[in-house]
Amino acid sequence: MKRTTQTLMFPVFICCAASAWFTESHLQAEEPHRPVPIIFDTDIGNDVDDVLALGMIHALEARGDCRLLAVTITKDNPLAASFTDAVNTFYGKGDIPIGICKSGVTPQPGKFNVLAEKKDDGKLRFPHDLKDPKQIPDAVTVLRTALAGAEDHSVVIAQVGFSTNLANLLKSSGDNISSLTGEELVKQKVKLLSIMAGAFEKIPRKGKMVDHREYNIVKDIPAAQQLAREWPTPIVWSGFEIGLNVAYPHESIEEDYNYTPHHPLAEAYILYNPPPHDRPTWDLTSVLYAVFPHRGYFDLSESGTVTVQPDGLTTFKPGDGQQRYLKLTDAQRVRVVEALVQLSSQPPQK
Ligand SMILES: [Ca+2]
Ligand SMILES: [Ca+2]
Repeated sequence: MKRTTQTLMFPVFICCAASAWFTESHLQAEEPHRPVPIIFDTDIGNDVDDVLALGMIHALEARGDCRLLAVTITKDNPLAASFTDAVNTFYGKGDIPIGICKSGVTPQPGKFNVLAEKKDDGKLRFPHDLKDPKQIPDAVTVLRTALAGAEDHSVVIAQVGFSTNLANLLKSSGDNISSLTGEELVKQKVKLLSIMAGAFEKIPRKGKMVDHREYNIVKDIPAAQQLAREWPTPIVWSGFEIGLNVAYPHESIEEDYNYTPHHPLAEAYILYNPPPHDRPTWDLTSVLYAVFPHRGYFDLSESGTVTVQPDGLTTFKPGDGQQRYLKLTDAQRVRVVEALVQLSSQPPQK
């Protein structure tokens, strides 16, 4: 069991309340058994941070830190699945199961998922075989299959889009994949839900600090409400303010991905919002925490419960719940950005 430097430096003469918090944080900071089995649930295509986060997962898998069990998608457009398969194939993992929802939410192709169909001299620029929308399995089926085959209390889910798929998973009944209901499967198989959604600080807008109704919440408020209320394992939320404060340096897009003539991550970034734009790293932060919860990249709030209000605002109440949100110091911000840059730009293994 490893401790973070910060834990070791924490003063011994702490008050009782702080002591309880310290003990819990300390337990949560244990190094996970490696490789961490991870499911990536994403609205890939609505913003480019999902793509960099998926690249990070492949780098972490190549390093033996995680094992990608499946990717499930909450953007209701089949090109999201095709582009995901193209990225997975680029990293030598073209057989990773991919599932999608039929929700009607964000059905547009988006700016960069069209790269899945891009051809040069009649050949796909980014080869993949998940092309026919009828071939793409349902996300809940993919989630249930991945969980049923996993060791108990081992799986970490990084949810970086809407809560549609995980809410539908909770509602699912026993079937020929597993006799357990969705909620029972989650309870038995999942260790942690690391989620990019909500906001736990006010956000600067037009010179004022204002409440922020975060995109991943407002696009499917009933699903987010159900998740916050009923998800039976610990949840760590990366609020809007975390990724906003960790901008991806655009110089990395210009310099670090040139090891191949066409890179799906760099081309997606350029199509979405080209350099010199420094894109916030929202979804990457949830992946980093999911795989390295013990390395002090972030601090955690006290434990409690998150409630999703009918208008999409997220509120946190300290207390008995098993939910926390990420916090970030300036020193951590510098470490996090370097880790995210180096991991997302790491070349595939030959
Ligand atoms: Ca494939
Ligand atoms: Ca996303």
